[in-house]
Amino acid sequence: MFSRRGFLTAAGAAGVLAQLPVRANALEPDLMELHATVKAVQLLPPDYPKTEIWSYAGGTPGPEIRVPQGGRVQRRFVNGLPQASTVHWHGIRAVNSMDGVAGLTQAPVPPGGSFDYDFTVRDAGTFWYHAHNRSAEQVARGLHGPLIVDEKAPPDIDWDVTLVLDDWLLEPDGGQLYPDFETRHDRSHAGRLGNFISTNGQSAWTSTVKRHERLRLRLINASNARIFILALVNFEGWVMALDGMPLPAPKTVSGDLLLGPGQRADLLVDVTAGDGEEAFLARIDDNQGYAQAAFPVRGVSSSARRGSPAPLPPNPAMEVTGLETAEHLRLDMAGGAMGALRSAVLDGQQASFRQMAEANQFWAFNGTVGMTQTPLATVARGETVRVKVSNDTAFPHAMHLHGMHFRTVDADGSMGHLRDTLLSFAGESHEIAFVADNLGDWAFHCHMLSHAASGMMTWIRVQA
Ligand SMILES: [Cu+2]
Repeated sequence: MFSRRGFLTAAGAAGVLAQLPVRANALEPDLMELHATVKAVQLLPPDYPKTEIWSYAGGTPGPEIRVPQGGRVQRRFVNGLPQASTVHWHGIRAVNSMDGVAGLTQAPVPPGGSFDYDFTVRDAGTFWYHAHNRSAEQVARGLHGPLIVDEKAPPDIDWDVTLVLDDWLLEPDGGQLYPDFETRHDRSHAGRLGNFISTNGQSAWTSTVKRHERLRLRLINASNARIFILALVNFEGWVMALDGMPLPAPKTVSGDLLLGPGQRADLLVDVTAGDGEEAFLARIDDNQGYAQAAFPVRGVSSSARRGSPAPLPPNPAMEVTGLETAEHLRLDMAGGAMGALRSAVLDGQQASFRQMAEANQFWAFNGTVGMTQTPLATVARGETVRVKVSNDTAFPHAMHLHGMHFRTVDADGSMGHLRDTLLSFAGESHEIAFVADNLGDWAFHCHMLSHAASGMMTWIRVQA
């Protein structure tokens, strides 16, 4: 789909390549590798067979990449897979050429090839990386991992734990991944929902804690389409950050916490259960609670809990100003099963919904299916942009903007939290606003990855 932009035409490629700085491969032979391979892992409990997945560095999730704020991420992606691939650094305000979107910011790295990613990170927080070529298949096969950027002065805690939440669609016999990643049903409905749910690649992730310990839980939803509904049991705590960006004041966790595909939440939680009891990060499914992660309590760390935490320091240059003079855009989401979409532009031609379905395409933004040669909008660097996002479909969507964080603008004009991924339920309408301060071509797509593959993908150009 991405090749529609024709960015790999010979002349264009030569023009782009001529301007790129020469990569210092020869000077940095020891650049750390991020090697993607096909690998059989023990995803299911030990008495079940291993599952063949696609992996970074042999496991799932991939290795945690951890750098201090202001530090540099350097990885040589080495593609040992049977498909071309790229690595996208979700939520990172990097330079456009490092954003890893196949066909938009770089050519896909062929099997046997490599690509050097090298960028500095301005923001502290919880981010993640994942494949961004044929994502609906490659992320479902396991190509993702956490990217953690440490604050200069981290909060006072006992344990910093990253929990990557994922689901897998496995065949009931043999425990292998269901091999059709493009089913019409998944594409036209809620996306590829798994039948096996994991935390850090395990079916029953568990770790012991002590009463009154304070944990930082970094939650990452790496699934293709599942909206995790989470709750704390025998913990009390605060939401400290969403999508990597600190809240101005910690927000007490009460009730359910929703995490759409691609979204993250940083919690500080205190173990309030007694010695011998158990605390949980629970998942709610059909009004039933399940242990997403279990924390048996063994011992007492101190006689009392710590006091309420101070907020995490804000990341730099995150003010969204200029709303009054902002450019107004709209993003009308339409299509899918049980939707009202009758026709849309597909490959430059008006197509009926039936014709779209025959092409295995089901969704449109502003009446157009998928990536086009021209962006949704071209905006000048520094301009403030407001986008009215309307979900005229029967399904939830998780709209992810690359390269920049946005705030929701509420009906009364007040601003919501900074996010990079907006969860939008059927019939909902949100307005988001961001300052287009990052040059380049930025993907803007649904993170229900089967939806992105079947129409819900566009891009915004920020130019000087
Ligand atoms: Cu969607």
